[in-house]
Amino acid sequence: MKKSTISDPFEDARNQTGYRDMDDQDDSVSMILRHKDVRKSAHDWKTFQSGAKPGRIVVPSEVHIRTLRQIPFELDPPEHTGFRNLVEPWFKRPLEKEYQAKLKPIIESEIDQAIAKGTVEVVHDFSLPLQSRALTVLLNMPEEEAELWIGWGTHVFRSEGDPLDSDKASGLAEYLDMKVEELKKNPGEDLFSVLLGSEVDGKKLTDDEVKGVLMLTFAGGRDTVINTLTNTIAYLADHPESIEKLRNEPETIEMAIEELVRYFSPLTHMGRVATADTTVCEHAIKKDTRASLCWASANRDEKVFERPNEVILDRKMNPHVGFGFGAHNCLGATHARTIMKIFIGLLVEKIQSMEILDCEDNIENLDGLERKVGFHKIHVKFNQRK
Ligand code: HEM
Ligand code: EMZ
Repeated sequence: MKKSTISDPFEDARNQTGYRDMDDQDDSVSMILRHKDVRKSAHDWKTFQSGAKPGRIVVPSEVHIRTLRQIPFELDPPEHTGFRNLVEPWFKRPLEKEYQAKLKPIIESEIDQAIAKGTVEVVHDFSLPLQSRALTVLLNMPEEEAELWIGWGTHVFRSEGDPLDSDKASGLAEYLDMKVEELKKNPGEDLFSVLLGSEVDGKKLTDDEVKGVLMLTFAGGRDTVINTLTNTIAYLADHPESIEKLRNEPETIEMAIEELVRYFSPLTHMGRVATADTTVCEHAIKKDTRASLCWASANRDEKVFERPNEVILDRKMNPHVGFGFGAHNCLGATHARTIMKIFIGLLVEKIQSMEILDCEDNIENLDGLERKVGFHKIHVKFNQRK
């Protein structure tokens, strides 16, 4: 098996029953596995709510390590709509030429450094710094600020071997407190300052609401982007013919990004809390219990995707749900796609091939099933194009 292969652990359960129960800290989760049911349930926010106790819709649940509500992620309509409308234009800025002109040198410098070094541990010495420096563009903060964020590692709530790290969570909370105080006194043009001066439905945002939006940008857009970058490098190292294809047919890069996100499904699933007794696939889900929308399983559903376990870079019909579906679809997707487009375009121009020297998989444990999401470490040799 190639190092970049990501298998689908849900196939049997998806075909046989369409769901799978798992325990998470004594608060069980019914995972919804079929593409049709995932989309239907994501759409039905009245029955499958996001605005439960902060942290409860995440699997593993974060109720014991944070109390701050992430916004707009942990709100339902109609509250969700006001906040979403407020922040959406900010998150669409990656479509602007000016934004891309700021992002490109950041990405180019990471690639050039990797080529100059020759061999690089991609997770910590390439993808993490790239993700953090790119985030300064999204948040419109000075690039130096990223040095601190890089120090937080690949996840703000998890560390290697510890799926819930409360010390890290309090560190992030303290950072957000500090930044809000600092930028209230001395506002700039960054997302903190803009939100501190904004209103939703005629009311000024509270400090907690501002922190809730920012926490989500540090948490949600972190390991997802890091794994997407790292897994793409591993995939291209394993498939040198793809490097050539993307170089010779740059018009396929956008399709390739969608296909890689489908195949990697960087966010395995996201929970909801049932507001009433309901059924999915003849499976009873009781009021106030958790269900999850399993994007990773839906993205391998053979009823929707031909040859679902293959990466087909120019796959034409690709209704993947890697960025979610419905009201909460990923706000960071424009930023993530823009990073990937610049990254792939530059990489295939600058390198001839890459070789994986050694690696350690990052495997998510789902109470009896295991799913690879990326790598803890991967040493890659970058061979420059002459
Ligand atoms: C929501 C995946 C990058 C911010 C989501 C959802 C998914 C997802 C599946 C839906 C969650 C749900 O329905 O409960 C991804 C993937 C990414 C990525 C695969 C990278 C490849 C980012 C980035 C940011 C971000 C870079 C921002 C820095 C958000 C926000 C939401 C969200 C704010 C919530 C939107 C709402 O509730 O209205 N993401 N994400 N994401 N993501 Fe991402
Ligand atoms: C939450 C989540 C957001 C959560 C859209 O997903 O990402 C997870 O990695 C975080 O742990 O707190 O931000």
